[in-house]
Amino acid sequence: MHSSLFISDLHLSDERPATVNLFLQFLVEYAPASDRLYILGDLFDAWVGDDEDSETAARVTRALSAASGDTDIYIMHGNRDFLMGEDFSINSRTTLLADPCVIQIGDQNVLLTHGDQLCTQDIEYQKARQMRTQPEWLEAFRSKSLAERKAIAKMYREQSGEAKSLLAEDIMDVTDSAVEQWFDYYNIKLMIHGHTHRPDTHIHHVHGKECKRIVLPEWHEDSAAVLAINEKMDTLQIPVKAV
Ligand SMILES: [Mn+2]
Repeated sequence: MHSSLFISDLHLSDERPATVNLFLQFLVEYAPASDRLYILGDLFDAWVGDDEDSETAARVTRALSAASGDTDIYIMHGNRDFLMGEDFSINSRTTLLADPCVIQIGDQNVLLTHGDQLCTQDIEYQKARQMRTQPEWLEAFRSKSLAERKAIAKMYREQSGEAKSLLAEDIMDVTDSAVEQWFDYYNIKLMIHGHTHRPDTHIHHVHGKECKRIVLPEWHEDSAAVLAINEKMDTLQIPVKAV
């Protein structure tokens, strides 16, 4: 049995009902066999506040809450759904994680991150990210109506070109030096992230230490994959197929 599951970049929305259904199927069929499920960002394609009124928001929140009876579910913000807050966390019976955060599996520390902070060559994006983490910006944004917030989010995505498409070539990759800095600073040998839609396993050599970076795949309407890790640190990619 695998004790921890990791997924990211589902980009769930009313426009992708098949992917939403695949996730709900995953929560029923795959998640209960594991102790912990980690969702490392961009669960939703957009989330402008906990008053989100989409059908997808309601269905997914309910399904998470139901699944959390069997599995502890941890959710990290992505660059699309960074406004998930305490109400969402309570309603979905999930725990929000800071980005980055270090967890322990067996006797090893593992760093989890969405991954966008490591794309340091995307200067414009990092500036925008910096802005939206300021309390003043958040307060001003939250004070707007739901319709206004949705319109601003849509406009921002169109203007910035930020993940206009979900294709890897339209998303900047991480910078190796930033990755290596984090391996060093957090003193870890395993890092798991998503965001770039470039699923792979990379080996980095940091001051003579061999470090592994696992990049999670994005979800599609008929297929996805979940990374499973047990207490012995065996890793396994399990395909998730639509029935
Ligand atoms: Mn992302």
